[in-house]
Amino acid sequence: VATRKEKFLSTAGNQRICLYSTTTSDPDFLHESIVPTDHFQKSLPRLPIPKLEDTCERYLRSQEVINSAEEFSQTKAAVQDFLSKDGPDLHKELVATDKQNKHTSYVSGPWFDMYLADRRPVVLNHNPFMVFTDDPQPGYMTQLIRATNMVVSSMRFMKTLRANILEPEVYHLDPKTSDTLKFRKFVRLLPKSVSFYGAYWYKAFPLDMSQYGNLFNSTRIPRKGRDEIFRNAEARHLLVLRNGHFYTFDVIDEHGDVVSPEKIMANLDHILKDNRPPSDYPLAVLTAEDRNRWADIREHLIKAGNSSALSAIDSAVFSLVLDNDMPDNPDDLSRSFLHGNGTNRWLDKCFELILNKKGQACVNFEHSWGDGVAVLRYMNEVYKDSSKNKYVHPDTVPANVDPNDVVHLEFKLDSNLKDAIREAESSFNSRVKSLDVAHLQYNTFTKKFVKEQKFSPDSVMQLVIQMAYYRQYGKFVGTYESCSTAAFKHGRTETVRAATMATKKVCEMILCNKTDASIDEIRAAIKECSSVHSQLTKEAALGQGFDRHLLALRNLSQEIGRTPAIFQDQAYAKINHNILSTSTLASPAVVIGGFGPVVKDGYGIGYAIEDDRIGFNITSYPPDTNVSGLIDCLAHSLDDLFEIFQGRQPKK
Ligand code: BUJ
Repeated sequence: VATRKEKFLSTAGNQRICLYSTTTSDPDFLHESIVPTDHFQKSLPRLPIPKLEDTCERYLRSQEVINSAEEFSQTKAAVQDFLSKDGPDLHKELVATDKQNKHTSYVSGPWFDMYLADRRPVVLNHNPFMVFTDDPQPGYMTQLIRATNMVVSSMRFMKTLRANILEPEVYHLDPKTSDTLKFRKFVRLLPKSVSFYGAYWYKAFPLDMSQYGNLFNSTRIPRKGRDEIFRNAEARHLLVLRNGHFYTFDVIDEHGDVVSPEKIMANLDHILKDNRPPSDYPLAVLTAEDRNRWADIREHLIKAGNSSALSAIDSAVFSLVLDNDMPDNPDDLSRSFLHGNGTNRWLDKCFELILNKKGQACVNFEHSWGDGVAVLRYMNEVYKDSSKNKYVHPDTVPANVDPNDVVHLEFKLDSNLKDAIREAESSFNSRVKSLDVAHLQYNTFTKKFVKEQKFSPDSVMQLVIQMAYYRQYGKFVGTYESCSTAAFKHGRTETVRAATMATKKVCEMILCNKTDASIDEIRAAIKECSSVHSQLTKEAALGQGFDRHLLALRNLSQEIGRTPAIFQDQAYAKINHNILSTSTLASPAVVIGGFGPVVKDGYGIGYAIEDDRIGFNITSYPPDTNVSGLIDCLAHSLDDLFEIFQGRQPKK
């Protein structure tokens, strides 16, 4: 009997030739990039350590807007003290250590520590979610069909990545010139040690792909004090959660091929039809615990004889969650995908692909191993593949299930473990009950309109956030906008400090009765916001922010038991108390996403500005915050800007 691969080869011919790939000779691959996945990795530039003086200057500029004149003069003195005493030595040491660690970046270690040493639960505090756009063909939106197609696409992605033929991730500044076959043919001839420079010559910036190694087969393991990341790339099974039960089955066969879609479908169908009642002791909720507590319980689980079941979870390619939820509005959808009811998520897993009863799908990911760029690439490819190349259809007959194929993981739970699960459930329930979620979809103007006005769309969104918060609270606060530094070897993220003296000026012009600025003056001030913000974003993306540098210097100072005044100053704590924690993304594969607030009195703000809509998806903890109030203020501020852009004074 011909294997699936042989059948493919005899019938497929050249059907999968695409512009940038050679003929795909294997049905298990998404494509066969002519430039190897790791082609640029070796020659990626190293993340620069900014000059100490630049960091101090940028730090002061961001502090000015959130502090009173008196506080600010204290901060200036602390910075001056740092520059003349501890700063230069600490900086010198940081540079020297960095020179000895050319394989990585100076932020990589501190950033892993930031995540892995945090003892707070990962749910609400770290794991974000991003929801796939619905499949364009409604007939394919059933839980079973979509889950099967997405699992097949995921495995094709994994195999393409591991075969080193996944197109390398490149940021094209001038796509017309560099997103071309000519570019690819040119760069692939360059030796790996210099390939980056060839791309750079075309104004194309290859991105770091080191995180992709942990995208599959990995998990975060709770340990006392600091967790660790575990990976076993040999494992071939998928973990499936349903009703708090755990199942596994192989999705890669013994030859290394993707298991047939009909068989994957049959196994999922078997799990969906399993009529045992929801688990009485849903162990998964332990992953939502405080990390030290979870570390203790995990030790206990192992002693009680559960080590092989835990290994099956830890090593699985990823976790597929089949939920019973049927959310009928975006806020319920967000709640379901951000935290669910706690019993059906293994939040430590590299990522969870969650599908609800309506066939809506999302990725909820553990954040320590990687950032949005890698996860978004996975989502883009899976969305593209699963909505274009269907592997199972509404009329597909699932293959016969071999009863031994699907393993239901059994756990031995003593009374201590049962108590621990009950406690974890109740603390999870009270934490998620304290969270509020609200969204805004705004259509009066969109990205095109902002571009026509010659403003930067992201800068306008950040200005709107500042205006809304100022309208609500009459002050300016620590604001964090996430910016990728994946253009550098082992880069992670840098912070754009989006509250600036320029945004303050516009907020006061529009929202204080004190000023009576003309439309032209307001427009000029908004223009200034746009250019200041665009400059900050550019600097952050080039590793020229101040946050990561100061973090590294502070860590070093702690190691030697000193705390320079700059880190004792109230303003340092204030700017790191990110009341407005923001992040954005743009992709046709993603319709909504979100994350929790990072402080008790703050907001977690996911936002997007697209060709057909502006959207905000926000979380916060009442009563210290008021999310629906912020949503109203955002809508009001967008209306104000619309008036101004049309040359009219905003309505008071
Ligand atoms: O900055 C970092 O190092 C990582 C950040 C951390 N934080 C979330 C706290 C800022 N992580 C990310 O930025 C990843 C977040 C991924 C989710 C992004 C959600 C964007 C949602 C856009 C859609 C909103 C549209 C709503 C329409 C009603």
